[in-house]
Amino acid sequence: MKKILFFTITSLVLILSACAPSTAPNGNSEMMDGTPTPGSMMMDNPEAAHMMEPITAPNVQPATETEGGQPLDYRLEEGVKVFELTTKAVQWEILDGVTVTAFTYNGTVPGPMIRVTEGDQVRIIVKNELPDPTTIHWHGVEVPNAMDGVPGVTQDPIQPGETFTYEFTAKPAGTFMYHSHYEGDVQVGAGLYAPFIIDPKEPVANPPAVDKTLMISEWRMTDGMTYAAMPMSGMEPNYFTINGKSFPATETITVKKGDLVRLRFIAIGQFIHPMHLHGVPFKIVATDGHPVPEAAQLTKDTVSVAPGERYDIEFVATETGQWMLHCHILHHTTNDNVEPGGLMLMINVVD
Ligand SMILES: [Cu+2]
Repeated sequence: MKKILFFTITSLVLILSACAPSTAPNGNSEMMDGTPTPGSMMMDNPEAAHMMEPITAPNVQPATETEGGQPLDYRLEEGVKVFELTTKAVQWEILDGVTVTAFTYNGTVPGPMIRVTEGDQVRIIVKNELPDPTTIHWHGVEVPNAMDGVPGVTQDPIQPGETFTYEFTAKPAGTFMYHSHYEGDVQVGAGLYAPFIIDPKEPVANPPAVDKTLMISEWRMTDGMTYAAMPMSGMEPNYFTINGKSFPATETITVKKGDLVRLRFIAIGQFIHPMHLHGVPFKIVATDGHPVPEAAQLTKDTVSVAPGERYDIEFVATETGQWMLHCHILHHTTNDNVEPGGLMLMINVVD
């Protein structure tokens, strides 16, 4: 009886609090329930308004490269693989005639791929040529705390014009990424992300014939201005990119009939993307970089990739033809509301 009474009172309190207006005595409508909606948060917290500002920088030049996520060269210094990154703003073409203002690593979206072997000692020298501070987080890589890239926690932000050096042992093997951790909601959406692949020390017996990394993100472009897309009213994306390109500018992946194909999905925007493959099912061979034991590998034709997640999928291309790979939130296969576009690419299986 006591229990029932307790639940009844608890439910009553919950119902009453849900119905009551959540305005605090000071007029701050969000203080009481602690779950502010982004729109009202802006009014109460002018600091949050950075989310609404367009991506800009003085003197932004068109990108000199056209492909993002390409392998980055390194130099060996006493056994350490030394990579150099420069953060800078460029005009980046995501589609014929559609150019965004992007914050980039080395002038491309995504930034260059860092690909090393498990156990390698790596040093990454980062020069910040953005108008804003930044840091880099090595997402999923098991780095020492001081290298984790969280501003105000593990390091001071890298100020414009400053250089910071990250150094750690690359581990474990798998599909990872690096991205900004400074005003991440803006800087990551603006293009500060790139793949970080750690190959296993012992090479796999039958490596896939084709191995592609696909980084998925979103943009908002209105009146010629670029905004970091947000899951909030008025900031929704109207362009969607795989490796910095919207269909039909996305890469066509050509494979031979019978080839084993590995695709590494990385979602780095702020939206979930159920990626669907036509033609043949695939196996999920790794999640967030970590291998899935064979007996536990799911066979699927669609996998939802949430922000921050990685899924490595593998399939054998058994049928020739042009097979589509696309996001199954079908609005995400449009360019500014025009179909087809966005998160779509062709896998061309040839004899
Ligand atoms: Cu999607």
